[in-house]
This record gives sequence, C-alpha cells and structure tokens, in this order.
Amino acid sequence: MRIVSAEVIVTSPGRNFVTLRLTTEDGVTGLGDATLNGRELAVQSYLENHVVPLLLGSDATRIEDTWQYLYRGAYWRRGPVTMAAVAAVDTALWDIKAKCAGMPLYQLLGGASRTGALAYGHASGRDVPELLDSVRAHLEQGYRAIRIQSGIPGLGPVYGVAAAGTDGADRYDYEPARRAAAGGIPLPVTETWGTRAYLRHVPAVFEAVRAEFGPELPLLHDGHHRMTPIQAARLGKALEPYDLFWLEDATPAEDQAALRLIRQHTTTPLAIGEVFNSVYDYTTLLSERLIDYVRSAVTHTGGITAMRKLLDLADVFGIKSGMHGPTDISPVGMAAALHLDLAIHNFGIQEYMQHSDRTLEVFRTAFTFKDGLLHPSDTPGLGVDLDTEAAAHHPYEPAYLPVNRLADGTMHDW
Ligand code: CS2
Ligand code: MG
Repeated sequence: MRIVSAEVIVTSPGRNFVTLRLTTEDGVTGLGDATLNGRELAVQSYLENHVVPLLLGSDATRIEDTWQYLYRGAYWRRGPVTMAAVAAVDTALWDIKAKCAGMPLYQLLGGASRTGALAYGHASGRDVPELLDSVRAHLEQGYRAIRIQSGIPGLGPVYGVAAAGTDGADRYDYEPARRAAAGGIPLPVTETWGTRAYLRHVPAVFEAVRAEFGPELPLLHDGHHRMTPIQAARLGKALEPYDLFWLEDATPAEDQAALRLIRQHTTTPLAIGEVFNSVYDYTTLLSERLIDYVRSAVTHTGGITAMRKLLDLADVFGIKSGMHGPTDISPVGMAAALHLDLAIHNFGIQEYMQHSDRTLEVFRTAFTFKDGLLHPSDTPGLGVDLDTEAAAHHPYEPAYLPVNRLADGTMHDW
C-alpha cells in the first residue's frame, strides 16, 4: 500500500496547529498532529523539506520500520521539532492501518482495559474566589479531577491563570500563546515571577479549595518548571496535607537527578515530561522511580509507536501515564492519546483542556467526554477528520509563549 500524497496543513482556528495528512494509493487517509506551540513553522519546514519527499512511494503498512527510518536515518535525532514530525507520520500511519482493519485504533493496541479515561480540567483564578468559581464551573462540566492554578498576590499575570474575558472565549479558557497586534512583530510577552511569593501563597490556595470541596476531589497542580529542587521539595512537603493527585514539573525536567532531592523530602506524587521528546529523557526518572506519572504527549514524543514503548517501560517501574492534553495538542493528538489511554494497563489520568468551538469547526472529532471520562469512540481509525476548506479560512498567525523574568530582570523558566 503506497503513500501517494503527504500534505502539511497549517491552520489557526483559535490557535495554530500543524497537521500531516497521508493518502494511500487506495485513497485511505491518515492524520497526524505535528503542533509545537510557538515553533509551528519549524515543524512544517522539517516535514515538507526533509520527511515528505522520503514518504512518497513508501509502504504505509510498515509503521515500525518507517519510525526507525525517520529516527535513525535522520542522524541528528531527538529534539522537539524532529520528534513532532516523526510523531505526525507515525500517528497518520496508525490511523490508516486501523481504518483498513475497520477498527478503532485502540483495538490494534490490545483492546480496552477500562470503560473510559479519567480526565482532568484546568481551574484557575486570579484570586481564591475566582478560582473557587472556576472549580465549580469545571465540576458542572462533568470533570472529576481538577488542576488548580492561582494568581499570586504581588505578581501580575502568571502561568496557568486565565484572564477574565480573554478573546471572548469561555471565561476559563486559557491560551498562553499570544498573537502579535495586527501586523506587529510577534514578540513573546514578558511576565514577572517571584518564587518566594508563590511558595508562601500556594498552600493557602489548597487549604481554601479543600475547605470548599472536601478531601476526595483529585487535585493537581503544575509548578511549570519554575522552582529549584529544594524549593520544589519544600512545596511538595507543604502540600502533603492536601493530598494532591500530583505536583507537575516541580523543577526543570532535564535535571533528572534533581528529583532524588525532592523525593527525599516529600510523598506528594510527581509528574514530569511534557517537554521531553524521547524515552531517553526519562531513563533515570523511571529506573529510580523518581516520578509517579509520565507527562509526555503522543505529539511531542515520536508518536504512538514511541509512546507505547515509553509507557510499557514506565509500567515495569509502577509508573503510570498522565498524558499532556492542553489546547496546543490538536484534536488529532488528543485522539491518539485516548486510544492509548483506553488500551494500556498503567493508565493514570488524561489532561483535557477542551478545544474551542472554532477549533472543532476544522477538526471533526468522534471522541466523547461523559461523567468525567473520555472515550476515543469506536469509529475506525483515530476518529478525527480535518475539514480542509474550513482549515483554509484560518491562516497561520505568529504567536509565542510568554517568557518569565525575575523582578531584577533575570531570565527565569516560564
Ligand atoms: C501546561 C501546558 O498543560 C500543561 O500542563 O504545562 O499548557 C504548557 O504550558 C503548554 O503546552 C505550552 O505550550
Ligand atoms: Mg504542564
């Protein structure tokens, strides 16, 4: 079954997405997500110039061999741009294979291991009253697990907190990648950070949330790479009374050994990996059981083939999945995650920020969210279609994630 067409579709219905669509000589199509927030054009170029020419005429049935060809054959392997491109090809090939088998993809991954995948949503507020309202809104939407992010007294806008009335979308929508003013150069917005204020404030936030919603509701928090290891150890310890489901990205993830220090001080479960793009980024974290959840997304880690191997290795060490699912993972990438979520043994939880209506006009999805659980549906393949005509109405718009500086101007992790 030869690949006869490979299209890289960049569209921006509410935010930028990069999608690869492969078509076989029999007319079967497959989709793959190649979205890399703020670096979309880099992945588009890698695909168009260095991958698509290699794919045309190749055998669409050879998923593993194609993955190895694109990974080992590139010589300059790994990295977010390369692995997002490889992920898109791999996911599209799995979509094609499942469609040809007339099955939902999860059936080719071993079938269902659960009725649905527990989702968590993003509650946030500039202050505690706003945050509590946001938690209520997410409970009303059916979420049974909720991430808690709050503004910090004395600081301006910070990661994870939706500003009321952002671009007319739902009040709780949070899209960190900002677009330049019309015609302007899209420079990243600079936010100001202060860890001491953050460390003083967050335990009180969880005290208020637990007081309002009780001890049972699974609560998550994203440290978003901003703490030193000892600061992360301190926060993990301070949050133990609030029994978090996880503390995410407590410290910059590439310093895997730093997690040994955090582990010595706290039993708060740890999740890391959304910025990783290969299993090799995890080897210390997994083998020494320094984390409890693997945060990678199919889109950023080389696709379904690579993600399955990573999660099977994690399972050996009792570590579960917690796949990344913000709005900058497209509905195609989300659907790919859901098929793995349903099939693997060591499923933990699935992030689900929910895409905007504008995005869903372009990406027609079959997956469902009901009673707090996500299900990929039994549609053959991934269960997502991309409306090319609708996509053409939303041209790419430059957008960058913010940067963080400390009060004295020192660059910091955002
Ligand atoms: C965040 C992401 O969802 C999360 O856990 O860390 O939203 C992250 O900020 C974005 O994916 C960056 O593009
Ligand atoms: Mg995160």
